Amino acid sequence: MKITDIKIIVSSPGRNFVTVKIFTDEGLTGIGDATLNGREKAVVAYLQDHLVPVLTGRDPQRIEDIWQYLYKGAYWRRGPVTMAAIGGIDTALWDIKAKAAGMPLYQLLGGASRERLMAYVHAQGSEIAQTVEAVARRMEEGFRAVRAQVGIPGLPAVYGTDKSATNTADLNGLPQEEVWSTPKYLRHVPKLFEALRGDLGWEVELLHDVHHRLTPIEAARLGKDLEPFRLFWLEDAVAAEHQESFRLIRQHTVTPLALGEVFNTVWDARLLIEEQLIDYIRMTTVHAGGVTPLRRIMDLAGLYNVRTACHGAMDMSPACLAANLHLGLWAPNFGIQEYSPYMPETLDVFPGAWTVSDGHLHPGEAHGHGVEIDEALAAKFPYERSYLPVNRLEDGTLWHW
Ligand code: KDG
Ligand code: MG
Repeated sequence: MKITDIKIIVSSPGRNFVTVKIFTDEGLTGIGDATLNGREKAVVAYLQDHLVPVLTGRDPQRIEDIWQYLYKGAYWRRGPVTMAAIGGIDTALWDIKAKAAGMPLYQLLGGASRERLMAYVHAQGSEIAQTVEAVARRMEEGFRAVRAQVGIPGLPAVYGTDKSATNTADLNGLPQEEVWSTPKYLRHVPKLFEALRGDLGWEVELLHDVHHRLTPIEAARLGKDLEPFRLFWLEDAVAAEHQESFRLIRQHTVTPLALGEVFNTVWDARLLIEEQLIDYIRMTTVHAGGVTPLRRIMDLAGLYNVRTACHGAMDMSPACLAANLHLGLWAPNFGIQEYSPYMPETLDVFPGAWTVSDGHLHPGEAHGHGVEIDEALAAKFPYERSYLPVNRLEDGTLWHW
């Protein structure tokens, strides 16, 4: 088999997605997600100018060799742009290989380790009562795990709660600015979980995303304060360039820790995994550089009792979710899968075999990873400039968003 063509498709059915579509001389095609929110065009240039030219004519079945060629062969390794581009190619190649083998991807990876994948969804409110209500609604929908976020008194809307106070229409797609106060946040969040346990009981698994905003000692304090409410996890407690930070947090709290949605390679997570400083690794197919490296990372994590929890926000396409689901169905150390329901237009552009029911996900039995792209429809949703917000402390200091 030979790669005859590679198309890079950028479309915005609800939000921007970058999709790699690989064509072969045997008529098989495969797609992979290469979306990097706010930096889509950098990935497109990397793919178009540097990867597509070296891949045309190669045998798409030699996935390992191609991955090594793209990773080692560039001399310049790692980084979100590079790894998202490689991730898009690698996912499309696994899609083709599984179609050629006549099986769903999870079978090619080694077969199912379980019947279905527990999902968690997000629930938010600007006030505690609203979040409690939102979590209750999610439970009624059948979800057994819910990530709860709440607005902070004295601050405009913060991450994961509500639309920002900024008039985004005036920004022409450029980043909006949010305001942050760690002391206000640390005082308020334990009250949310006290109310959730008081009103909704102990059956539901509760999660919370700090979104990288604390220092290690502040994260340790929050982990301790949340211990009575038995969280499933505390996510992204600190910005993790400094993996050693987690030694300090770990010394102080037994609240389980999840991390890794911004990681690109195993080298971002090696110490965290080998020292068992986290409980869940959140790396996801696209940003980890594809199925090939993420499978290895999952295996390494398994050796150290760290479980998988792929990042699954709606700013990665359904092709990424599908690849995560196949990996999750196979991985002996699967933990949980983030599920962020897509907008209807996204699902129209990316029809797929995966299903969600009773709070669980399944990748389906279609050959490959099971997601396709409707190119004609995708063309009707051109790219729209859009950035993630930035964050400032109340005195104007730029902070982590
Ligand atoms: O692009 C960044 C988002 O995907 C991220 O902010 C969402 O933290 C997130 C999550 O856990 O889904
Ligand atoms: Mg997160």
